[in-house]
Amino acid sequence: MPDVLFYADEPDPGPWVEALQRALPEGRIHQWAPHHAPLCTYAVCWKPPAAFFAGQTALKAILNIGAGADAVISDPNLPVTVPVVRLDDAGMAPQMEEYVAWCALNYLRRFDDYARAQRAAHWERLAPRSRAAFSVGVMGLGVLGTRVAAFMRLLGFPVRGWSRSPKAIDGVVCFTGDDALAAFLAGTDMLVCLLPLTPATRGILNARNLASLPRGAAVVNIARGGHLVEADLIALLDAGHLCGATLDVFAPEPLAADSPLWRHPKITVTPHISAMTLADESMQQIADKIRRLERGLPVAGIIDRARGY
Ligand code: NDP
Ligand code: OXD
Repeated sequence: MPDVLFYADEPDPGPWVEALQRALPEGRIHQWAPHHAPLCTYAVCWKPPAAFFAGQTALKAILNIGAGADAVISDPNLPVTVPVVRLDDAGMAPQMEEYVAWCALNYLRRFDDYARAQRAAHWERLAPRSRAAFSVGVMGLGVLGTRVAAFMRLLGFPVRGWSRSPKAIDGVVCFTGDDALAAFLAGTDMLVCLLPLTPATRGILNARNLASLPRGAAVVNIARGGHLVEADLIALLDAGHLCGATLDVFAPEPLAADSPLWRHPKITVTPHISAMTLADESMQQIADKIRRLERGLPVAGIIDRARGY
């Protein structure tokens, strides 16, 4: 019977524990507390506190309650040899499709400009943009990026994508590696960041790369706050090079009340909701992975610690 140590950085982790217990009735779930950390064979966690892994010498795997494992793999107390497993989609991809579709329609139809005009009681009809000429560029063609790229194609946008290794996605122009980044950016009217946060991608939304986008482009960051150099984005928005940005992720979170991002007229802020982790779906996937691991079977989503995702 697997003993599972559980911690989720959530206001009320109770429903998550109950969902995991329902999905893994044969397991014993131990909700971590400073003085309650029995020796366990699996850890299921999201942003655990520093002491979470202390004394856990029997772990067979660490299951991250999220697609991005950057927080757990940068934990200095993470056991060195225990595999870390991420969530694969688990209900997040459809949410990402919706969020990016909302952004694309917003910038294509200039609803952002009209919202600003309304605040100024200003009546002006702006020149329309053509969907066929509004190219969506997705950085990161993994579990979520591939789904977003395909969905944007379905909506009739020209779509391009950029990843580390070569990809072939129906109807999507794919670019590979650092050498192709400038060419990818040069033809992107709305840039969507769906990269993992690694040493290679930290700060990738910087002045040089954002300035490589065509004049009037928009930026959507739904990956991690650490990808964005905020001052560079603001400078390019203020200079008129970029038309707008929609930001869902920040470093740190929650976004500080005095951050200029909240009040910038060309920035839309959402509180890390582009894809919310769903308790039932994610705990079911984690339970299935634990069962496979118990039977010595391979599982999807093991993090390669050397490359950082
Ligand atoms: P995956 O690991 O499945 O995909 C990552 C993609 O990024 C892959 O295509 C990978 O390339 C590419 N990539 C990684 N490093 C580089 C690099 N240096 N240069 C070019 N491409 C690179 O991740 P997911 O799609 O599941 O998730 C992506 C991120 O989205 C997560 O890491 C997380 O940070 C964020 N996220 C945000 C949420 C939110 O609510 N805001 C919710 C869920 C996730 P290759 O295919 O060649 O390996
Ligand atoms: C995730 C997230 O990585 O919620 O799953 O950000």
